[in-house]
Amino acid sequence: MGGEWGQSAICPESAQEWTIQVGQHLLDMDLGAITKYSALHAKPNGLILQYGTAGFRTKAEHLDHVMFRMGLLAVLRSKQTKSTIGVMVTASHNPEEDNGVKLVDPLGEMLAPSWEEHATYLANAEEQDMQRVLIDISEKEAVNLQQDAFVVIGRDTRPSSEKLSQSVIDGVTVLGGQFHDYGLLTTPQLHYMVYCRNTGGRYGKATIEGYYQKLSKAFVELTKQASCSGDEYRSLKVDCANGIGALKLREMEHYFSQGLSVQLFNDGSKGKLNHLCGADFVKSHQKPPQGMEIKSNERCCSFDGDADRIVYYYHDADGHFHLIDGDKIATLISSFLKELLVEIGESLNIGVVQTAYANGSSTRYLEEVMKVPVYCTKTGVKHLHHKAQEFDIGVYFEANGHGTALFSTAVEMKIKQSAEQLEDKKRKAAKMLENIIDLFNQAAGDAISDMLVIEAILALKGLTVQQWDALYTDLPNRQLKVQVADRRVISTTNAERQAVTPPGLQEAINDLVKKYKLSRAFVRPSGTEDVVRVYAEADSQESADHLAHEVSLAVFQLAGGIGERPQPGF
Ligand code: 16G
Ligand code: MG
Repeated sequence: MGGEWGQSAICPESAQEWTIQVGQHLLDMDLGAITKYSALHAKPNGLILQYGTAGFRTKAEHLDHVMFRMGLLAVLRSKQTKSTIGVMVTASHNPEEDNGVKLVDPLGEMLAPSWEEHATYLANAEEQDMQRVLIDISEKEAVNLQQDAFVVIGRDTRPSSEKLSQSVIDGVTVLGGQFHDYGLLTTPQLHYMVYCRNTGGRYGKATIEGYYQKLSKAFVELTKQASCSGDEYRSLKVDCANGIGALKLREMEHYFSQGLSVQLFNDGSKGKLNHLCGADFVKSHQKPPQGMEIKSNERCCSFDGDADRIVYYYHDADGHFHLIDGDKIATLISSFLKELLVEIGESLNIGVVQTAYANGSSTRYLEEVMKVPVYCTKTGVKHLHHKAQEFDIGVYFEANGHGTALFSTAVEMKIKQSAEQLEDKKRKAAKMLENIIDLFNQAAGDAISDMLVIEAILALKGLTVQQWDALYTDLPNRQLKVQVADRRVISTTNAERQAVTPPGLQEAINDLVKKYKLSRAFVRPSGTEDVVRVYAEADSQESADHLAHEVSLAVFQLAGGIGERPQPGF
């Protein structure tokens, strides 16, 4: 690969001119190859896409060029960071016809913001500008093109994913990158692989077997201690959204079957991906998925299409549906971690990170009953993840079920030591914490890992799903969408809890909120759909519904609503 790449201070107008300036044969060949291969993955005319909170996402048939180009970009990012970079082909909870792609940074985290901009720039470049854009990015980021590059690739079960991941591989290869194609993986499994590879195996083995073994060993160790729970045979119904989670859970289940028996539904054998099932469906419709029969008080959970989200639920004896969302998961986990720390006698700083969507009751419970500090960030995993890294132990969850817990290296070491040095009860608690640390996927929120953590905690504490649910009662809430001409007219501050523009909107919301008890409302432009989202909560469902409707009207009037005015009633 031409090492002189990126050394030219001025970016010449044409590739030919540039080749003459920096001179050489190899370059000719590489540029020729990029042009040739790029033409095989041509960008549809006029298509503009943006790397959003979850990477690129749209109809699968529009994504071939994006995949090829993200292969190229992953090579540049790998050369710059001198690390393995991940590329995941998935559109998570979107319909089966869609697809998407996101890049995974060296420690398994989301791509750095400046590179999200490069991704958008590269994805939207016209064919003839491709070389120049690549040079531009390399120069801006001081990429040493002689550096080796390594990219790992994973994909979900969508019919379009295999071909699209081949396009990523084409992009990687044409820029001289090495790659490993993991084939079918959940999104968090790919994050795990990247993290393992860049930490010299200290985090775990970068194989699917390594993932299964690490998590299952920790889980079985934990549940062995749970004999006191009285629940001899623990079982759980899992709705896999007809996605990759089914495949991977089926592969994994015999590793942990000593501690838990899982019954899989919507396993992809007949239904359509994410159709009337999965975590997103259950959370947004507040009802159980199709294709799963639920007896009263049975513990159930749903994954989303790429298995990075999880929610729990059950039917009570009267047939009422109860959803246990990310907020209650965070509460269960942080309470348990705090109890273990007290038992061990360690005063580590533990923090819970939420977004504005967290139910007010969860925040109150954590702060006032659990005495755990709670922080609020903007929506999107990367914001929560970064905030959680500031603590010795940071637990983060979005209400929609995206989340995990992070432990600082110092904490991990301390706990390992305690597990060896302390005596009796303290030692037992330290051992438990050591296993819990291993059971979390610290690279990304992971439905499989979170499920096992939750199951272990319930077993250890002898809690039923109803007892867990009863920790606090969610405040009634309502979410609505409003169509506006340009959702960018809404800007927010204070972790999206207050609107800065358009003028007068926040004042209007404040006045409306005052009319109801225990009420709260906010609006924000969606990062994934062309709509403005409205959230309201209050002391009764009726009040929450009214408030949400009134706030929608304020958005419609003050932020350029289009189409029909928001109507009351749901
Ligand atoms: C993306 C985010 C998710 C967030 C959602 C909000 C990641 C991996 N995913 O799916 O965390 O809750 O967007 O969507 O960050 P919205 O902006 O349309 O409300
Ligand atoms: Mg997902």
